[in-house]
Amino acid sequence: MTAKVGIIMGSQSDWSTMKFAAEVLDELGVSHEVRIVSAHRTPDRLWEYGKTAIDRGLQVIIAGAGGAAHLPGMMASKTRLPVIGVPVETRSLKGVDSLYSILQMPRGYPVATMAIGAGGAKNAGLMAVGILALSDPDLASRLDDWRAALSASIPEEPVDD
Ligand code: RP5
Repeated sequence: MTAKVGIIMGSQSDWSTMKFAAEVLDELGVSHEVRIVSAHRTPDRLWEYGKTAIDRGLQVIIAGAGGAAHLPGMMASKTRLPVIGVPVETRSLKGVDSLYSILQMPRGYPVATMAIGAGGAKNAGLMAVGILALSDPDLASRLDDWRAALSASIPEEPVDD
């Protein structure tokens, strides 16, 4: 099946965070591919990925990176597909470096920036689903059900730990 969502990340070490995006896409039945593409270590791969993304059928790209996290922004400069950025948590600066690197894009090249870490990765997956659901009623219905199930799972009162 042609992948609709491309999940890319700067390093193997990002996968433990970015897998949460892949998991929620699996849960909601959205085809996706996962690749390591680094802005600094594999710039030619980044260029090629961005250049061919639309022709290969991708509709949304989720890009996660840590530290000097240029991957999402560089990808946004190479394709008009919506790019969702995930700041990966770093040991030295807790991911604030990643967040600012991804968030502060110059006008004209937006990246939809999520929260730092696993929660951001999961929300990136859900954001991609929301975009695709605009033109896919079956997916929209699955997303509605998913959201209703989440609401139903939240208790009305807290209990002691
Ligand atoms: C970034 O540098 C990657 O996105 C990763 O978050 C960070 C560290 O990479 P490794 O040194 O673990 O490969 O490019």
